[in-house]
Amino acid sequence: MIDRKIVRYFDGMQAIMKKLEKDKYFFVIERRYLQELLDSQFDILEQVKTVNIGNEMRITLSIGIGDGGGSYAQCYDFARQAIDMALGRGGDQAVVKDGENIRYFGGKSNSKEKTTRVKARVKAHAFRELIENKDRLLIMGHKLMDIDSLGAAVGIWRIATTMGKEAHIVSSAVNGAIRPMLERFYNGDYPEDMFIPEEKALQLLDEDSVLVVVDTNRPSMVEGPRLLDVAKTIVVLDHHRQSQDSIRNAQLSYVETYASSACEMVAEVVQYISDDVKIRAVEADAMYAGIVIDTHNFQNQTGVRTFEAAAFLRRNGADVTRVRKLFREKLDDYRAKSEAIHNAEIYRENFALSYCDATGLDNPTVVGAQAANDLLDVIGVKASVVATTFREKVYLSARAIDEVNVQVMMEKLGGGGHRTIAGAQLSGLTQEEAMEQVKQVIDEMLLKGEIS
Ligand SMILES: [Mn+2]
Repeated sequence: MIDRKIVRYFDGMQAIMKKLEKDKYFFVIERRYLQELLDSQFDILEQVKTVNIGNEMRITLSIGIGDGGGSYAQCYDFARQAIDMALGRGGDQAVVKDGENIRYFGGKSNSKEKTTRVKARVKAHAFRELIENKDRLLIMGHKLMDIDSLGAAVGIWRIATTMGKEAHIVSSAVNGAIRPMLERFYNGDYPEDMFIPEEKALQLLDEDSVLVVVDTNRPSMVEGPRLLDVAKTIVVLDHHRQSQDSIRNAQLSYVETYASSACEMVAEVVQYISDDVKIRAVEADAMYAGIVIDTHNFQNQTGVRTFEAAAFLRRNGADVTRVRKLFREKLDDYRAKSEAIHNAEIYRENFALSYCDATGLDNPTVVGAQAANDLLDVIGVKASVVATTFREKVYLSARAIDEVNVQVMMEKLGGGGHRTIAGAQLSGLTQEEAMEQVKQVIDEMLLKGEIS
């Protein structure tokens, strides 16, 4: 029906029309008809949406037109750039490129959230098509799997299992932070081989397997790097910015830096992929927890879609209190954190600096980072730095609320990170000496006007 609609529409313009693939068309029209299209505001975009033959997905059209080129070839090139733009902006729109001049039409579902949702839907369906003909999914997150990796992997596992596929999550070294959540999958309700080590995964990986990488897109960061070399079909689903060494040979790559977490993305994919996917409460907990951790309790990088994903998970049984209980701290950790906050010094009015005593703590650097986070709740504090001495090194955790860029600050000390979350490791000096260096960097940055 859509085919007929499109053909009839362009027939009216005596167009040359070729179907390139089952859902792609190429057309050439005389210039005078372009004005007609512009005047109609490309009403064909709306016309195809009215087609309803019980299709679960709403059909949308994207059009790219090249005009004003010096040759047919150049117009064709403009048209290709235009269609790329239309699709990149979320589809359901027409883009006309006339030399440097670019005009956009349609895209009535205009808000950014909604248009990018097209991408989620398209990616979800591509994912389904990709795994439909395969037997097995191997899912892995990044090294030292955190809650976001775990939740996202569990969501993908549920999708695969619902579709009747054998699925395993690759997990080798398990760190303490996720153990309570992980143990909930060892209660007999889940197959014993839901989680397998890399070695086992390597044995299972064959032509009919899909390797799904979640919560990272860097080959050097994945839980099982050797799997990447062997896998024929790779899917990447991540919310981190792509870097130089991102995974190149993925059949399907869904990297959305607007997303708060991998779990937010998987929560959307679950909803779009099929109505049959029903996630259980314990899985919803894991995914909700991933969002909570990555957004630091909905305080960072939280958009409309983050809340909608959380609402979806809540409806599917995620329990806020249960998740809170899983995140409760050991008294020793809590004391050390409180002590660090208690001893904080306010430097140059806006910088909270402190030390975290590692004595008797399992993960003192994590506690130091939490103290730095909490110090941002103090009025007037723009950035915080907590130093922790652990295994002969001084670990600096730097956090900023918004104005100060702690990434730049930590880079000056050989570290790195993001604008609001950064760190550095210094060797061969005491934590007091390290803090002196931090102060020097702050002074220097203030002097140069890099921070105010
Ligand atoms: Mn994450």
